[in-house]
Amino acid sequence: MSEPSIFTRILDGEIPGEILLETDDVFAIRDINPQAPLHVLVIPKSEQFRDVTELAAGDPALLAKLVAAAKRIADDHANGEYRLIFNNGASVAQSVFHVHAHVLGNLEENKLVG
Ligand code: DGP
Repeated sequence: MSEPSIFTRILDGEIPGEILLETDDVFAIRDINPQAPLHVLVIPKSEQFRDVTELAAGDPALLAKLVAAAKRIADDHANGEYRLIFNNGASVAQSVFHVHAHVLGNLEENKLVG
């Protein structure tokens, strides 16, 4: 069996991390290296899917739950508006192969940082 992902280890309390939201299926943490005033990762508890392409094909209902959780994060921590980013593949900077959505909010003048 492969090692648990960094995100699973945070969920399990092995690594520190503030969990902002948790449901039966998904959870959310702040990104350790924020690229916007609000930068949260929304992650399925299951490690079954490596990226959003696999998730969409394998469990579209879970993808819908991920998006609903992103909206709740934006409602609670921004103005309800958010940018949703999935990196899909190492060449576009995906570094953790446990599917996760980047939720960015509170952007100033459409800039990603600041
Ligand atoms: P990606 O590049 O799309 O695979 O995004 C992975 C993100 O995970 C990256 O923006 C940084 C974040 N990250 C990596 N390690 C940790 C960690 O230990 N804690 C938290 N909160 N975030 C992490």
